Amino acid sequence: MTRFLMSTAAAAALAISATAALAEGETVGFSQIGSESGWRAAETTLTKTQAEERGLKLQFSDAQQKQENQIAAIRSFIAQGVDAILLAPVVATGWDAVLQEAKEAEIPVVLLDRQVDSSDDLYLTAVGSNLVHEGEVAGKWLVDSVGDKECRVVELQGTTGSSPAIDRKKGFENALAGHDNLKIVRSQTGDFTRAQGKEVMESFLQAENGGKDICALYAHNDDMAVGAIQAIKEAGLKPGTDILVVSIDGVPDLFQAMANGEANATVELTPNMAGPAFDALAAYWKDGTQPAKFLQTESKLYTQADDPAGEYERRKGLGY
Ligand code: GZL
Repeated sequence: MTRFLMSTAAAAALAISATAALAEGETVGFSQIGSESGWRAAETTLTKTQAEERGLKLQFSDAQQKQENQIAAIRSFIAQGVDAILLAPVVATGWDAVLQEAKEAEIPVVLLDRQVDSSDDLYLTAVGSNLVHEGEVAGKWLVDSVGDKECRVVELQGTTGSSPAIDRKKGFENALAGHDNLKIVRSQTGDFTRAQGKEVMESFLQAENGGKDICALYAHNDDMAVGAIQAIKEAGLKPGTDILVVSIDGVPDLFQAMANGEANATVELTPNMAGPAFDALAAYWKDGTQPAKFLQTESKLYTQADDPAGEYERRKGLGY
């Protein structure tokens, strides 16, 4: 799989430059996972805005985090004869048949923000971050922060079977390898939502001496971390000091928590996956250009030292 690393700024610049190249009036079907997190909401907003700016007709479908709804939406897009399909796949498996149907209908599919186990000849390209690397960045921050101190870690996993849950777990474990003073003692899915992040964290706190035996929380996304922060406070502990909090996405509310000293670090994930996707489609529609199979977006670590209040202000209007 060839990779092409694209910074957020470059993606935006490319997006503008390619706008003119896009044939007006193309119709794109977008099978979105749902609205489970602030990051997901921002991705949806940016996709709709970019489609409008480029003169595209967007058929939007919210699957409420159910794969069967996504498969039905894709089949409906094929029946409508759309010119392309965007798919943010809720889980990594079970896509071969419907992607084959899109291929036979000669409708290009672009994956957004998550990966599938299917062969890469079943989609035009995938736009997303290096999910393993995100987990490694989060894990390295924790390793560097605790030094030789014994640290019992609890982990809130993303949606079971999703590529971010699988790969962010893998990356975090890679970073902790060789540092035996850090141990993941509890790990459970919070399904990327605030409510479930809070609920599962409550059970972790209860099981770990009221939270006194927990040194750090690693959450696969900021929304679960924000829910967990609430649970930590309700348990009478200080998130960010009694329990370190590191997560991934870079949503405004996590920067707000960091500014309040209640979270420690986040790894930013750009919600602008549609820009590179529409650019690749523009080139493909124009002359059949085949993009790299993976268009990688940046992953940047932010900590309390990086003006979290300013980062909150810069992001709060971006559709989250
Ligand atoms: C990761 C993306 C994840 C976000 C969550 O690429 O799929 O899905 O990290 C969202 O906020 O639910």
